[in-house]
Amino acid sequence: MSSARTPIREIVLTPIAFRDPPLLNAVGLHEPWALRTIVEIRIDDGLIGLGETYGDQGHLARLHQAAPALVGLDVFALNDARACVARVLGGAIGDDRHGLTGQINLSGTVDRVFASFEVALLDLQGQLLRRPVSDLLGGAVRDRVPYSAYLFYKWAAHPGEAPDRFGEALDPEGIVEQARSFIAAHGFSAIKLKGGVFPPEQEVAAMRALREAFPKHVLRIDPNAAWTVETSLRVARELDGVIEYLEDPTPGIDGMGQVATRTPIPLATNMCVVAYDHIAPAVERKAIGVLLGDHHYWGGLTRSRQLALLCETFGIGMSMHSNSHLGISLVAMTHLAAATPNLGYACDTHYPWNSADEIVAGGALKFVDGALPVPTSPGLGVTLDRDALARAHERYQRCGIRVRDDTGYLQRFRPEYSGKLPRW
Ligand code: GKR
Ligand code: MG
Repeated sequence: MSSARTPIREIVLTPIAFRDPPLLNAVGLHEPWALRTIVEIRIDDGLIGLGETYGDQGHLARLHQAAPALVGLDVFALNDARACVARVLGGAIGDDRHGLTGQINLSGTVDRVFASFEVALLDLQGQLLRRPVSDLLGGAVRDRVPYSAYLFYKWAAHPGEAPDRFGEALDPEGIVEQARSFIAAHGFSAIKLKGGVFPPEQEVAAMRALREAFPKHVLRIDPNAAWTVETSLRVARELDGVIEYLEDPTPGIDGMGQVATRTPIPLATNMCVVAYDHIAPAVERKAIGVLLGDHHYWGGLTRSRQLALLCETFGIGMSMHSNSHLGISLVAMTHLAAATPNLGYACDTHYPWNSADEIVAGGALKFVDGALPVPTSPGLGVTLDRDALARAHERYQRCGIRVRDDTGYLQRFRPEYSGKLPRW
């Protein structure tokens, strides 16, 4: 049997910037612009595969290092592509963490770079086969993927700018108000609060206020390792019966294990288990009940499916992590979630905070009753709005930001701020 190869002819990388509101987290404040890189992989007959990945300069430099080596490879040769990325990176470990996603190691560095291309290759494979990407991942087991309302404490405006359309949220009332507007606009039935910003009592009060205002919604809180083991156990006692899982209350697999074995609430993570080498120690210490997967750093969509199988094997539930992102990432997440039978929770997404600067044709993607319909057209199911992409690239060139630095940005306004974890 013979099969025709479909070689990669060209890879184009376009760094972009889009507006990000002043969202607070355990290590600082979101800067006015979030960065991403748009990946385009072209083949001879004019088809283009799309991917979206981090825009920090270290990652962008690694993408530029790997891209030329991938040219000429068959678009179906994902194993060769990963081996090629590993070879080209040559054992150098990435230094950037793209937000609060834990310590990077070597396989994690390769996975982050490979994932950026893998999504675009799957988009091409789907277009060539005339099948949606979810079919390449084993087939969709759901036709809509539920997402959660991802709430943040936030300032009314970036200093020196006019207030944004989301308003201020610095206390329980502000958080409930934010939840109301997100739920009214998008229909979400799960709510996640990004914590680790105020002392834990204040954040417990916000969770209680959410419970009262939304008695039927499932709730979660994620302080990004801002609490000690003792504080985590105290909060877990106070929120028992209120939250479905507690995300990264404390740093490290050991600390998480000490909390997890003393509370009935499942602990979730996107910080202490972020690469395949972390799974064995986490299982051994019974540190986590839920893993928040993220194809951007778990090596793409196909390896994320393998991760889901590992989680199933060890009785770990699956949810999905997010960072500031646009629509190509959102559809990739949606195909993966659709084809992951053991994904049992509404996925995280920052999308409503960022979607006004969308670069896919047709503008912002729409949630229907809190869920995104799974695209059924070939590949990922989205194309680029070239003018919007050009504008987003111009913003990247002008914005002056090259590395995400939440701590440094907050320190400009509060020089005494340290971003130290755990803090309480
Ligand atoms: O955007 O501030 C943020 C989040 O804190 C993000 O960086 C985290 O990686 O959303 C993420 C999380 O669940 O920890
Ligand atoms: Mg998290």
